[in-house]
Amino acid sequence: MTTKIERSVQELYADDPERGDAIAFGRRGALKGASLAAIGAAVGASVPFAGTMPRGLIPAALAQGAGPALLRIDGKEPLINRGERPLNLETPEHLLDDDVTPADRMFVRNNGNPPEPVADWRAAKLKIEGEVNSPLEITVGDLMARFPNVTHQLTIECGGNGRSFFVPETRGNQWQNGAVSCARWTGVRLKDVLQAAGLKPSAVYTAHYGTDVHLSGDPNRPTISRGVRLEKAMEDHTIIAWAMNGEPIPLMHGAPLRLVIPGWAGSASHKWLNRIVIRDREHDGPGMTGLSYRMPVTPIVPGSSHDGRGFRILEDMPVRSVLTNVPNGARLPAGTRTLAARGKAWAGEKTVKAVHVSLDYGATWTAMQVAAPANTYAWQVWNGSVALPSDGYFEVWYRATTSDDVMQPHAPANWNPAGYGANPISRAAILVG
Ligand SMILES: Nc1nc2c(c(=O)[nH]1)N[C@H]1C(S)=C(S)[C@@H](COP(=O)(O)O)O[C@H]1N2
Ligand SMILES: [Mo]
Repeated sequence: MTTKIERSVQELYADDPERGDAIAFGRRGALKGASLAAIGAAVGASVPFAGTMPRGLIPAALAQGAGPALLRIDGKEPLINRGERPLNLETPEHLLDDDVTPADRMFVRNNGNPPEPVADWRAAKLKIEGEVNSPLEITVGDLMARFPNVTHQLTIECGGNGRSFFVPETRGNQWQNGAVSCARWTGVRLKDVLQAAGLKPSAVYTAHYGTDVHLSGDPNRPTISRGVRLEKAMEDHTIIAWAMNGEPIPLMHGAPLRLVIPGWAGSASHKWLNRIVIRDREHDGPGMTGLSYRMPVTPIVPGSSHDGRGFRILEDMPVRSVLTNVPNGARLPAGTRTLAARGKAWAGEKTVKAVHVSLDYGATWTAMQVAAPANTYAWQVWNGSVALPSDGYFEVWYRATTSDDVMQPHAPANWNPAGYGANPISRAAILVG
């Protein structure tokens, strides 16, 4: 049913965004008279809150262009196709409605090709080496038996989530808000394993390696190898996991063993993990240098070119919210006067204290109820309702605020060449009537 609603609206607004802007605002950028009539025609309805619509705004109904291409792979619902070599799939925002993300709705971010499945996952081995007193080589079965097992619901968010909102466009998968998941992960604390290996005083950083295959086919070339400061590695919620939602991890999500390092860019949560090297300095593997996962320390001119020198490593992720009960482009029956809204919000290492919804382009905001997270590093569920004054075209704007008062901005801040951390206020178009 949802798919059908989306398609009918996408058919209405097949125009590209620039053209939509031109139709709606013309050259003068003023939304009145003929322009207002034009925007009404473009979105197919009257615009009750036109008075507060910012000049130059591209209506959400037009901004997303034609409907996204979906791809269905084994074990998944159809997800948004962000590339097949390597495979990258985004979860449509309204499929993030489950409190605990099921495997079939979990986004996929691969840098290379997944390895072949292993026959006996309990016999798979993990090595811990580098700046440790006694290097370990341990099977999954022994990990399970030797260290306390923990289960937590943990948010994994790609560092590039929201990249499509940057202007000018940056290179990489053009994620909207759906490169995020929050499943229940079972494993052991990385900290316990590192302590068993005995950390040398020189230990300051981790380096992660796995068995996925580089797109070149070269077996000696890591697809990606990121690491974290030792403080993050030693957190209670940083785990080496073998189960997700009570089942062995699906192959696409890192079976038999993966790291889950919540709060930080998802690239640190290494899949198909078989080796951790403890280092006496920052890691320099693929994904640690140049422009990869690195952010300007002071703002740079959007679109300017840089080589990443003087940038800092991307660590924790910014605040963001998703609306999960009303897909962008939904059509509600004529006469609907209350919009029930529900979704999730999260903020890297912080918590979210408020989510607000606006139907009048930000002139007034209604506070939603925000539940506490299931545990540290789980996303938070929000819900509430807002009054619809009439039929017509509306945009649901939703915005989360952290416990230390940082809000999602109106436009993504800190433009950077590889497009990390874009978290502007989100919006979804709805038609009432
Ligand atoms: N071995 C390996 N681990 C990896 C990756 C990868 O390409 N190879 N991608 C990383 C990135 S960039 C992200 S965002 C998450 C995505 O996890 P998921 O595919 O299970 O959703 O895995 C991370 N771990
Ligand atoms: Mo990622």
